[in-house]
Amino acid sequence: MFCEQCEQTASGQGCHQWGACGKSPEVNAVQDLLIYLLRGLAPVAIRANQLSISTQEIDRFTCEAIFATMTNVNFDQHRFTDYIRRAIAYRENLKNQIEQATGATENWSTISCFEPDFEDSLSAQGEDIALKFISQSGANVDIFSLKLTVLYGIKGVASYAFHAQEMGQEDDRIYQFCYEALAALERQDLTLDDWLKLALKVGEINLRTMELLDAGHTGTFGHPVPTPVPLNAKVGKAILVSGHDIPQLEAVLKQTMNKGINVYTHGELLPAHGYPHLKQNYPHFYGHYGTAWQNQTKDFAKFPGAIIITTNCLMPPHENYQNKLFSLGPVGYPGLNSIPNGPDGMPDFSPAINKALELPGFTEATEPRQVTTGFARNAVLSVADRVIEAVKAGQIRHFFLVGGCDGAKPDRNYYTELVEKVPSDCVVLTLACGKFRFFDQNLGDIGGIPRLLDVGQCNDAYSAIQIAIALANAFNVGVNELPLSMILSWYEQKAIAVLLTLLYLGIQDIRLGPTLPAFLSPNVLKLLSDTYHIKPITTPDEDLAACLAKV
Ligand code: SF4
Ligand code: SF3
Repeated sequence: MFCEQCEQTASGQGCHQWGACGKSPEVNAVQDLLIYLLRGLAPVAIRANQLSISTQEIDRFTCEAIFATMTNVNFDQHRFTDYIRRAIAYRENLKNQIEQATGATENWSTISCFEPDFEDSLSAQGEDIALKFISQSGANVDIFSLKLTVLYGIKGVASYAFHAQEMGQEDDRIYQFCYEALAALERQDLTLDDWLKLALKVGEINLRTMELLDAGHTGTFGHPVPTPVPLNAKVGKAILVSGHDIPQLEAVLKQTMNKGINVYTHGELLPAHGYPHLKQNYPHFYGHYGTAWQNQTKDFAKFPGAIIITTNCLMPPHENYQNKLFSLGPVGYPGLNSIPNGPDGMPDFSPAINKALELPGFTEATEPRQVTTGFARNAVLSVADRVIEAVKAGQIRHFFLVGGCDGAKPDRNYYTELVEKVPSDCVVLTLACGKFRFFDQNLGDIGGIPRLLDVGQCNDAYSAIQIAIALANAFNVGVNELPLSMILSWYEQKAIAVLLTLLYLGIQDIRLGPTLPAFLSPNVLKLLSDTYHIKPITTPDEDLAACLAKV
């Protein structure tokens, strides 16, 4: 096997024997096979769109199937076999429609006609396909590096597009671009410069995708408002909802109404507490439990109720909690309970609800603790005048955006230490699951403006970008001239898409860690550092000093 799509890739170079995430070589190979089939489906979908043949169902399917190949989403080989069969069925059906529309036989390339032998090992065929992709593209390591950047960036875009369409927000331009980028991976004629442009285009399209996602969240649930969230347990039956999907969380809240179950969030669902619609309509939407994804084996084992994981990040579950864990959507693990759809086509959470009612729940309350979330763009910009005054008066010296993914590596303590050491006249904006390293610290406030502002999930990166742009406009400077430093942590492919968006926007001087992506070749890395001054994190002291020297 070969996979280097995430930050925890083995030895910082690539997983060859077994995924550090727990992914087996067989699952990795069927994921590669699925991606190959989606690359073959893409030119057919592009042609269909040229002929105004609807691909709506295929667009959604493609995003979900790509999402399933992201790190820590799906470990179930059977689910990938099913996605592969569906990709072929969609492709062949579209081809028929195209031929009916044109009255002619189209000349499809090999990749668009490929069909694996289902009687034979799909993982062996996936291994062959992956090796061919490497040997075809590997002659030029820099182009290969950018091809992988595009592919992994598209995984992030497709995941965000999947989330956005769950709330009815879609834009054909996004789907079309995903097809174009997938189809481009087959091309041998593109130059390094072409690939660089394509990578930045991924960033541009991701910005649009995140804008839609923001519109979906704020349009459905209202603009987040600063909201205290209990971190302590309340006596009673309990359900924990993890992942990123707020619409699924709402479906759980609806189905648990008046059932005597308190609903807790886990991981990236913490910011859901900031949405007024959820807080006002569901009194049993109680608090937050646990921290970031890599601690779930401990957190889930201790949680005395049912657990529902909506999307990433799922770790291979331990036996001591697998029977109370339920997944849905693109998420999967062999033998894991999955939430079925009800007659209305919507998820029916009854199995998880029944499990929660069977389990003891919390029998004792724990000591009250809380954090505040909900400092998304509307909330922050509603006090923009005070923020600007505080900057002008020298009360706020600098902003640090410390955001991105968490992970298991001990060198991620850098982010905790950095936030602890940020001087008291500076404000820290944060988002995504990396914040769990410092989210419950009391950093106090500056003239009533909290020094630690939780903008939301990684899915809310659009909100953080809008805050930066609005501040830049208010000071009449570019974002790069603001007293703002971005110190980011990455882990999976959503983070790659967000990073490409920041580069597309021309953001300079990003500090990235805990390690740089293994798929960036030395030349590509040099290109990025020459153009965007992107740099690896060093030590909290050194980086803080360098950032503050920018003022
Ligand atoms: Fe390794 Fe990451 Fe790939 Fe998992 S997703 S196999 S940890 S590189
Ligand atoms: Fe975290 Fe998985 Fe990236 Fe959404 S939950 S930020 S890693």
